[in-house]
Amino acid sequence: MKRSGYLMILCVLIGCVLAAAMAGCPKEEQVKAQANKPTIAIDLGEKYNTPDGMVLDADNTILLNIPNFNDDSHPAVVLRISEDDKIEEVCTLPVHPVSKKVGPLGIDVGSDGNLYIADNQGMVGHPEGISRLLRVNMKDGKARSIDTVAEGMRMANAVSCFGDSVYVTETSLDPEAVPMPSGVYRFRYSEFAGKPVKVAVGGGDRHLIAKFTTTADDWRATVGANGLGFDKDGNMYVCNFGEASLLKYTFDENGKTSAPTVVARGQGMESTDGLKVHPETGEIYIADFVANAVHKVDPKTGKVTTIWRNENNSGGKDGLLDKPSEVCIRGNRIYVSNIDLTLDGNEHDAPHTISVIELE
Ligand SMILES: [Ca+2]
Ligand SMILES: [Ca+2]
Repeated sequence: MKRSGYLMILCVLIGCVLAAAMAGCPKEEQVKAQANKPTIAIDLGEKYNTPDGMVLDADNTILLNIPNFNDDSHPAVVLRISEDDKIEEVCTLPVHPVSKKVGPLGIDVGSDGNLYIADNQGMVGHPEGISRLLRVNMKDGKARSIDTVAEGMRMANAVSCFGDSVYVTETSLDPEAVPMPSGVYRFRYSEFAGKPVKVAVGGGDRHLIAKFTTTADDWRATVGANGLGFDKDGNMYVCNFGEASLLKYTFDENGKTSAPTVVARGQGMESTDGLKVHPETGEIYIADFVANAVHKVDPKTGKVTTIWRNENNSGGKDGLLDKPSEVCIRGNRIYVSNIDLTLDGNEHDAPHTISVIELE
């Protein structure tokens, strides 16, 4: 063979090797972008067409609220997700006597072992101040009865139990006000012995321990206090949804709250919905409804890291996020509720899912 023939073969060989290398080793960014790709943890089906609030229970199962806003011909329920991602019903939630509907959003487990659930009546067409805090009385892992322990809120949303109290975000105190005020209520367990606590509508109630405003140039201006949680030192974190920010409150020895500090705002966040504080690292994981994303915020530096983000109207196929409203951390897995409301350019569509992101 002539020298030029060898050269040609050599060139073809090098070309093949290069092509194989490029196909097998995508660019670093591509690798990074796919690393946290969500998958479907649970396809909930039509019966559980709208998932929202989640919390990890002591036995490592996850409790999940199903408000079924998108198709309320199916009742609103609480589900339990086993360690191998199987679901079972804990209870059906009672409809409100006035609206004949119930809108369970946030859920937490109290130090008394009972479940505390925000019934957001604003989401079912009744923003006049009839939202409730429900208590599911648990015994041996089973729901025995359900009580209303507080009432008179407008848009009860997240629930977080810490110390001697149950905290509830009020997403809108006055929809007409500009900027729009919202905040956080604190109820002591000791107040739940008798009749339901009655909250005064409008923001003057003594249970309202935090109050802030929201400004935005679109529909987000109507959505204030949302996700809620505590770190192990007792600092309180609250999402200001419409401003895409995370606020922090501290408490003095008398339980009085400080003025809020803005831990993080924007940096890729377009809204801040449900949150969870990582029990080991203290980082705050946030569901971003508008951006179809999950972010992580370092509370010390305020740095936001986007863990995953995908386009709007993904359908939720293959686990893609479809208007996520809540996160829940179990080990190295981040569970994400896709509330999938027909809002902000999204259509409610099957599948109705809980996505999961495996952290490295
Ligand atoms: Ca959708
Ligand atoms: Ca969907």
